Amino acid sequence: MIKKALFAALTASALFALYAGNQTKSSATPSVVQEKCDTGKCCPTSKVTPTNNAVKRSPSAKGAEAYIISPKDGNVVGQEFKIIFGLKGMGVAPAGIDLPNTGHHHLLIDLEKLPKMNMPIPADDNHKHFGAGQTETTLKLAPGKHTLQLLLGNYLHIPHDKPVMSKKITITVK
Ligand SMILES: [Cu+2]
Repeated sequence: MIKKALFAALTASALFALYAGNQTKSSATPSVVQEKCDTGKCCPTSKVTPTNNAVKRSPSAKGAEAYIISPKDGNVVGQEFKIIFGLKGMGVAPAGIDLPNTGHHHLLIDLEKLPKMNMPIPADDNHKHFGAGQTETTLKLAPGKHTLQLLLGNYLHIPHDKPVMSKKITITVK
């Protein structure tokens, strides 16, 4: 009897452990955003679920400017190349950190239509998040013409009001 009860208790706790383990696992499953992030160091972004349009936009600093330091517009680059991000008048802070006049970079690649400015920036091949506060990255693109543009997002990945965005540059990958 005692053995049976013990067995039942053990089974129950094992099941619970399994359940708890699964729970932990599922909440730690990388979100789409994390998968798309550069270098695997970022991004605490998975919990972003805006409930309405007006939420949590941050004001940008007056005169703030994002720009791509390298490559330059019209440059020809190899298939794997480095991009250096520039930001004037504001600071870089990792995603999730709500500090005034800060944000993190997002690289828009071959994007024809800009994302909504009052929503978190999507995360996919055309919208890359740098939620760890990176100011450069190495990109690998197929040969041909490509466009690159930077868009700063606040701690919730939402563009600032007004948006801090670089000029769109066109490069050729050889
Ligand atoms: Cu982001």
